[in-house]
Amino acid sequence: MKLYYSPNSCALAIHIILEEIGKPYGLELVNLREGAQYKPPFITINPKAKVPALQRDDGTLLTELPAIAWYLARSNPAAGLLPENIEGEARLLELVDYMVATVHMRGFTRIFRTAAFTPTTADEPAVQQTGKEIIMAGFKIISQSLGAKAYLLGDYSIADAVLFYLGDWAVRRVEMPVPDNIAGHTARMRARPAVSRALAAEGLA
Ligand SMILES: N[C@@H](CCC(=O)N[C@@H](CS)C(=O)NCC(=O)O)C(=O)O
Repeated sequence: MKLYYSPNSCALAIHIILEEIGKPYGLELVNLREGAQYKPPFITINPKAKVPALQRDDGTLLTELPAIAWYLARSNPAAGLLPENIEGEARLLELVDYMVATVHMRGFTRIFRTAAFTPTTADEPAVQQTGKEIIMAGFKIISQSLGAKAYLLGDYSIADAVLFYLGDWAVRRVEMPVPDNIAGHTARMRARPAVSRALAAEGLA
């Protein structure tokens, strides 16, 4: 298996999950800052021009973070990265979809890719402000889900790897405060050896 990733991107969640599973895998850098996602060879490998993308051992490519995370967890049950009952799994997918589709794509993307949301430069501060509001509202909802638990579903799961990159982006890239229990979650995640290894491999330790 090979993960196409870029440092500082949401591919970090998949990188962490691969480290948690502990089986051998390869890493292929797609430098988003240099626009490598829009050029060959990557654009021919993944016409969506996005990371993460996972090339599996049969040569097929799997894209979309929630699908990749679920696939890895489901195909490696010994790693214990999914709840064992249907209700738990449904709640996990509910959270992962909200974190990626709303907080990341509608919130953080307004800040990182502001020009994609308006043709008018003068509107960009307002677009960023809307992004921050979506992020703040999102963290409030996620914080309520987390409550006093160590991890989002109680036991550690793929949802925690997703929350980790959002919390990390908020603090390190956007300099936004996060609720105390999410800051605690980020610290717990950093203490996990798999997370340290993924961060170190991406030069983010
Ligand atoms: N919905 C996609 C989002 C992936 C995504 O937005 N990836 C970003 C990095 S965090 C990316 O590759 N952006 C490249 C670009 O927009 O040019 C998923 O779930 O995988």
